[in-house]
Amino acid sequence: MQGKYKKIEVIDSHTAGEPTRLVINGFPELGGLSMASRLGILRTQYDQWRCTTILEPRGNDILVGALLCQPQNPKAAAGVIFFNNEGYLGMCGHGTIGLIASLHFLGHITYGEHIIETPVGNVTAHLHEDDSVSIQNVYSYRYRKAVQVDVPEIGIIVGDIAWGGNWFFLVENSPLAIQYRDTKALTELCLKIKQALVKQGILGKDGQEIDHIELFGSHSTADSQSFVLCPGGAYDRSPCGTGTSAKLACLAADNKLAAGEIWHQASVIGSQFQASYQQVDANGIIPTIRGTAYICGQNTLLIDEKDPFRFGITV
Ligand code: PYC
Repeated sequence: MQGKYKKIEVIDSHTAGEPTRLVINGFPELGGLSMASRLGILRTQYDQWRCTTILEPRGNDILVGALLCQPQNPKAAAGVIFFNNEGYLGMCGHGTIGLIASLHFLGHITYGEHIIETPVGNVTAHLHEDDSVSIQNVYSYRYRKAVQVDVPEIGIIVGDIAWGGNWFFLVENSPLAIQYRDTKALTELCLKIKQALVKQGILGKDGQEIDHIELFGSHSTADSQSFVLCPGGAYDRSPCGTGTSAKLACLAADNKLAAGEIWHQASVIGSQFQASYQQVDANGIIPTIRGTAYICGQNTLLIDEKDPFRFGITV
């Protein structure tokens, strides 16, 4: 009876409240090329596997998926491809912390430093003895400062455009207070900003879409509190690793945070990441983001050929 099902084995974790579903078995073989090339193969030939894993009824729109891959470099601990309900992510900070916690849970790694290959470059992760994880993210930089966008029903919003492994539009003074009870209104505001950026042709470097919006406000026990809208329309429950990296790039560019100084970034639910950076050149930094992930599930997804929603609800 069980033989009639295709199976996908996953480890579920959450990092500061934001879930990661790590696929450890069951996806098609993608070959031995770079993670960027393998992402291309997954996207063009096997996207149904992403949909099956992440969309309802097996998943939901706040889940971030992570496909565990054999790395190209034998010295690396793993390769990974991140995805969500909308498509694929270049890099994911909370997801990398979740990946390291999951690899530790599986007994694949011990405490210490590990190289992880991602589609946008290698990141180094350190699993500490207290089970927190520091990730040294990819080169991050501010692309444009104080960009004005005219948002219908709101007016002019000013923000910076920065790269932290994904593209972000960062609004320093959120027009709405960052509080959990207002996540619906904050989501609507961010969606309006995102649509206005597209309509007004405001893009990242090389014409790339700015697919994450980040609003900031003050917080009683952190240096700042953020609300981050992810590409699929869900908000990040964590402070967002790549978003915090983009924030550090802006702080560094404005001389508001020195290299090595600690920055505490709170999320809209109050969870926190600790962050710092090394200056690389006049334009950019390497951020380090520290947080903790908890394992919350070990599951086998079953796919019945007769199930009309075996590839997720896509209507
Ligand atoms: O932590 O970088 C991150 C992230 C991106 C999207 C959701 N989380």
